[in-house]
Amino acid sequence: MDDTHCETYLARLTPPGKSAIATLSLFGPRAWEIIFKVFKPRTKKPLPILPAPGSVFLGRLGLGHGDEVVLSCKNNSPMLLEIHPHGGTQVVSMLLEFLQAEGATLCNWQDFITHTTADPLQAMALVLLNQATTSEPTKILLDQFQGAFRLWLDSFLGFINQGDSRNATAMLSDIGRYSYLSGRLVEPWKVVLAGPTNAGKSSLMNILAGYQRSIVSEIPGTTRDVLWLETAIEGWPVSFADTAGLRTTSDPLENAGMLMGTNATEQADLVLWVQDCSSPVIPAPILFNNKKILGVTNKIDLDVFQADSIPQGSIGISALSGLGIEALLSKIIAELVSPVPKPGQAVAFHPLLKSALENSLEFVDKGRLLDVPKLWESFKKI
Ligand SMILES: Nc1nc2c(ncn2[C@@H]2O[C@H](COP(=O)(O)OP(=O)(O)O)[C@@H](O)[C@H]2O)c(=O)[nH]1
Ligand SMILES: [Mg+2]
Repeated sequence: MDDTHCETYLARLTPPGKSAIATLSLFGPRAWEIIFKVFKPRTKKPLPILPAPGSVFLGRLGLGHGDEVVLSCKNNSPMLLEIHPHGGTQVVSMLLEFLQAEGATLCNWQDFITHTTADPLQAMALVLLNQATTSEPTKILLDQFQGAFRLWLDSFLGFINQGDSRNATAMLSDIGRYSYLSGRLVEPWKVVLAGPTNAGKSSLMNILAGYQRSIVSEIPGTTRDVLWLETAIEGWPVSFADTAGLRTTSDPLENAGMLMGTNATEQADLVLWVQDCSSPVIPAPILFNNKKILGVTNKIDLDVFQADSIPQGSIGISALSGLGIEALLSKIIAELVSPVPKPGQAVAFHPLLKSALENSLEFVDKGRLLDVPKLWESFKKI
């Protein structure tokens, strides 16, 4: 990124600790010169003067006899090499020290990304890609890594420079439809199971988990602590919270549990308001008024259940038999991920970008620009 320096950087890309193989990377103008001098190829064939991207060499590297490593050239202009030694901590430390003694500058992988990527936005997407745990956020981050947000930003800045605030504002409102995703590409969505005692919240939690995560009992007030379960639905990371059922009680522990449940609900992206189909319908408390709520009518396996008794918009399920669970999961994702981004859609893929865009909206007429390098500096401090 910074073309004023001409250092050669070295980083360990695999996390510290023992592993079968580790990956080190060497980047910069002297990368090949260093390797050319100290790498001992396994065959008699000497290393080329300039390696082709994609070429791979087997040989030894390091002090004394060194370690057997696989060396690969990712790019030769600028030079980016990967070294795969054995993953023991001593081997890796020896190689890092050895290559530093040959003139490479050691840095952590985040700083390494800063040096090897051309655009801070790309670096940001790459850091987040390493943290994404499921397929959908990975696809979105990959699109941004490949330039979706950068393209959007360049045309937005183009409109600003031309003084065309109408088109700039339209672009902001277009991308703003997807800014709900900014905090949910790395962090899971939070879905809270709430409702009266004995409605079947813990049973629902268990069927979602596929094992007994929560204690199920016909005794009201069994669940007290908030229990979290992280899972993936349709490629999205989702955390469910099972909470103490809401009822009036004098039990201080149960009341404390209800308070914890209320606090969990404050962070919720979605509340599942679970009710028993054989009990009178209770509307969700006003407490949840500013939350997205999805009604769930449970125990539809009971003989007393009548299909027309399901409140409008509510989903009928049986946490006992699994009936309706697939439909419930799809509905949860439809509630959370809306509108669905198309492949290649530009997305403000981090809360810092989201707030920068919100500020831009305020300053569009004054031509205030998004300061990407400054954002990257703030991002690295998080
Ligand atoms: N018939 C039937 N019983 C259920 C169902 N879900 C839960 N129960 C029963 O309802 C009682 C309360 O369930 P639980 O999950 O502990 O409710 P919670 O208090 O809302 O967590 C238990 O006896 C469960 O076995 C269901 O779908 N069908
Ligand atoms: Mg419970």
